[in-house]
Amino acid sequence: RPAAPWWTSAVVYQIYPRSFQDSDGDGIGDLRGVLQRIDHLVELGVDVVWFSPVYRSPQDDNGYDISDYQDVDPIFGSLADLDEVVAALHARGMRVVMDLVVNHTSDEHPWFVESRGSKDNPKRDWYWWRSARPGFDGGAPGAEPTNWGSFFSGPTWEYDEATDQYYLHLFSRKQPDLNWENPEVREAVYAMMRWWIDRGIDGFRMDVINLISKVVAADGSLEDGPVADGRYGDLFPHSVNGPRLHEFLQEMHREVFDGRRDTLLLVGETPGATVHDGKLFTDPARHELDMIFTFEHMGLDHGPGGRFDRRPLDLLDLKATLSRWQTGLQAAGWNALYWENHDQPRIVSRFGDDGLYRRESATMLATVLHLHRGTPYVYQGEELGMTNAHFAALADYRDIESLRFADEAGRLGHLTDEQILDGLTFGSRDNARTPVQWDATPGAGFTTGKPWLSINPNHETVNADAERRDAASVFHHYRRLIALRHDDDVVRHGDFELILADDPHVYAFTRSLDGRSLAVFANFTGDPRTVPVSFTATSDALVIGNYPDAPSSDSDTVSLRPWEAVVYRVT
Ligand code: ISL
Repeated sequence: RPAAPWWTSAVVYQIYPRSFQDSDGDGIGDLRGVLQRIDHLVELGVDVVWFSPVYRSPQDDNGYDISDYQDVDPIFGSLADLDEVVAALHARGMRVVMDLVVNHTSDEHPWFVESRGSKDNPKRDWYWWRSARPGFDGGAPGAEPTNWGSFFSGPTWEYDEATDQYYLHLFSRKQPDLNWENPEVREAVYAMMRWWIDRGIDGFRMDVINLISKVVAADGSLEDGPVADGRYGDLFPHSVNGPRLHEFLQEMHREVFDGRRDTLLLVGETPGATVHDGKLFTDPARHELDMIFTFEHMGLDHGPGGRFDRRPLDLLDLKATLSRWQTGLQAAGWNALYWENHDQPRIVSRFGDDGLYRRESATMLATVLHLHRGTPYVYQGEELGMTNAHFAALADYRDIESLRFADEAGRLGHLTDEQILDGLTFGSRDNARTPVQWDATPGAGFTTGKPWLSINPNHETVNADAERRDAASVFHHYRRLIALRHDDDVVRHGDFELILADDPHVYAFTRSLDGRSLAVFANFTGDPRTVPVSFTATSDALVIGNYPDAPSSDSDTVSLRPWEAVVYRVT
């Protein structure tokens, strides 16, 4: 077997700087705050830290709207602070991955300011400017060039009176889409990426990277999408996995990564990607990306209304989906494994039980994820078993996506106020963005000031101090799982096979490499479950479990307590 790339044995930790650690009492996390918490990362044992954006930004979408790619926003510190953080992480043996947001910029980026200046500005074509729909006056109702609905509610087009044209924004109106058809745009992005690599960073997490190529007709026009909700058309058919996507990624590879490939980690965020797309992105022979974040498993508890529309998870769907990705990328390609990030509600509140069985279900979910084949990502606070926010009022929310959803739903009147709040309680991105709970003090050890988003009151019991003191905690379980990956090549490289495929309550699979196997059993319910096995599960064959005392099993069954997960070495 050829030597595997370093990132196949790595575990990545995501920092959302705004909510990680505040060092100056303004209630917003910052880079000097990260310096105070490096020991936490070392203790956890992660290999890579990915930073959500710290670039200069008006913060319309908490930094995913960038106005200067080569500077740090003052709320987070300075470029010198970032250099210090990178050096400190490198000194402790960790690599640093930066978020790369190049599907769009801020509307306050100098490129866009120039572009909107006049129709004949040299940068006009750096963005998607289009005139009103034929027969309509610019700005009139229904005059948008296409019917697409934005990820953040409302239309994807903003009318600019000065030049009587619209610009495209798949996200907020302060996030105009860059026109990747224009080679000058691509060269400017590549130059910026080279600048960061030369500065010493170790890779990129590429935000919505499969949205950069749009379907454009020969005459330059864009087309309407199918209408499902009676109001806006679906942007996916014309904006996701577009015709030139793989060409652009291969060009980026040649222009930016060639020759420095071995030390970098390249992970793409790719909503709507199928397993087939996943192979195209991550087959090393194609020179595109190392791994991608897929969304299929994260949509399984969404109803037709999307992320704010809760539907109970059917475990059979989760098993089928994850195993399809596992086996689909087995021969060539690689999975990024995640339950959480800054866009997803907390997993223990979603697929687990954040009340009575918080510890058990959080550690069960961690065991399942970390025993898959791929590179696991841990989102800040996930390793502490942090839960959803359970905010009481709309006024508690800060996230633009949540606020725009509430606003539009309120205006259309198809949901009651209570339904809107329920939707946010379940699906808001703010669930993952509450400050990290370091200790039981009023500011949770996060800030001495007023936090930008309310701290979860359960920080009095759920916090890093308490987790560290308890050997059976979520934190120590994550630590053990990360160490297991580092120590065990079956965990890293073993082939995945689903077993007990039809069991609706227990997720079970094996991982096998060179005649050695691990068997994983996980109870996704709060009731005891017993499943048949075809091997002898003795206690000395137990590799890891999530209950402090030994699980019970005999020669032909494994019995699982509520939310119990066990991993056996099978001979
Ligand atoms: O679920 C989605 C598509 O099915 C969306 O969540 C979408 O993929 C996601 O919002 C994209 O997220 C990324 O880009 C956004 C930013 O707001 C997110 O924080 C970021 O992770 C725009 O930059």
